[in-house]
Amino acid sequence: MEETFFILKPDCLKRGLVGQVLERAEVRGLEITRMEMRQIDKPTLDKHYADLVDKPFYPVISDFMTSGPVLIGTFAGPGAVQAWRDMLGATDPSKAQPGTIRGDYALPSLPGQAIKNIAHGSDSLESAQREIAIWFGN
Ligand code: IDP
Ligand code: MG
Repeated sequence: MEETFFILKPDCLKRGLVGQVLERAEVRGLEITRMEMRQIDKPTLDKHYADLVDKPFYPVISDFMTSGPVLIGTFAGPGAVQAWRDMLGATDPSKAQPGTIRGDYALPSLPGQAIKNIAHGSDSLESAQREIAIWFGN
C-alpha cells in the first residue's frame, strides 16, 4: 500500500488543531501507520529540506520548524501521496483554496517570516520514500 510522510508543524500543535487535521485525513480514508511526537533537530531538518537549505529564507523556516514539538508520521492508502498533497492545498495560504487544510486553517505570513501552513506532505512517491527513511529509518 502506498505511504506518504506527514509533519504536523509547530503552528498546528500550538493552535490545538491536531485533532481536526488528523480527522480530515482519517475521514478521507488515509490510515495512520506511524506517528510520533518529536522536537526536530536542525541536522535532520536540513536533510529533509535538502532542496531548500541554500535559499535565503531557509533560516526562518528552520527556526519555525524547531520552535516547538511536531507530530511526524505516515498515512497509507491508494494514491496516499497525491491525496494528502491535494488535501493540504497550495504552499502559500493566500493561494490555498477554501476546503483545503492550508486554505481553511492558515493565513499568509508577514514578509520575512516563515510560511506557517499547518502541515507537510511528501510531493512525490520518491520524496515519500526518502523522507520516511530520514525520519523513521527504513
Ligand atoms: P510545500 O510544503 O508546499 O511542499 P516547499 O516549497 O517544499 O512547500 O517549502 C517547504 C516549507 O517551507 C513550506 O511549507 C513553508 O512552510 C516554507 N516556505 C517555503 N517557501 C517559503 C518562503 O518563500 N518564505 C517563507 N517560508 C517558505
Ligand atoms: Mg515540499
